[in-house]
Amino acid sequence: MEKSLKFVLAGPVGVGKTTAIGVLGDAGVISTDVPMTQSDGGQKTTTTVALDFASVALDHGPPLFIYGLPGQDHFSFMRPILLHGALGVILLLRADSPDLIYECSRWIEILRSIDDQLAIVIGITHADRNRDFSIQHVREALPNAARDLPVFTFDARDRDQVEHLIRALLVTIG
Ligand SMILES: Nc1nc2c(ncn2[C@@H]2O[C@H](COP(=O)(O)OP(=O)(O)OP(=O)(O)O)[C@@H](O)[C@H]2O)c(=O)[nH]1
Ligand SMILES: [Mg+2]
Repeated sequence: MEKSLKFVLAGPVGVGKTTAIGVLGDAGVISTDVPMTQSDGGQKTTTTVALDFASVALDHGPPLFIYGLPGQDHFSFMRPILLHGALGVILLLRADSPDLIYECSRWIEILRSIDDQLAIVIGITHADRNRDFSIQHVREALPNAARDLPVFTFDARDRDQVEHLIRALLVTIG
């Protein structure tokens, strides 16, 4: 049986997983967002409790199935379910988070503990919110487990930039 082209967006709360899947899915998106019990202090008012999903065709190719994980640890039981059979992951992190490097290590560990064969590309959002942000500094500070992974900045609200990340992941898989 042909393996489906399944990819997953992972990462902490508020990095832009649901946003990225929302801009990709013109053919319809499944979202399970509910109002947040506690605001994150920004514009975000909802959080994912189960999954996001969109099917997207890039360059008239076969449909790619893109799933988004909930960021909250409370819903960690969804991680192995959604990662099952996935070819690769985009790990989203926020440029304006003081915990960027810590979250990177934590999420690489989570992902590798579920599937150590996953292709991973790191996509950093919210670079516009951190004037001091330097992708070079981030690359240098990455934990050993992430040293060889491709790192990009992108805006999850911009479809072209989200597609670029997916293409980068496809290249990584080969
Ligand atoms: N300024 C800025 N805002 C962004 C960028 N990328 C995404 N956002 C915003 O950041 C927020 C991200 O929210 P979500 O997409 O719900 O985040 P999530 O990763 O799905 O979070 P959980 O489902 O709670 O884990 C939204 O308000 C987006 O509009 C960016 O690059 N810059
Ligand atoms: Mg979400």
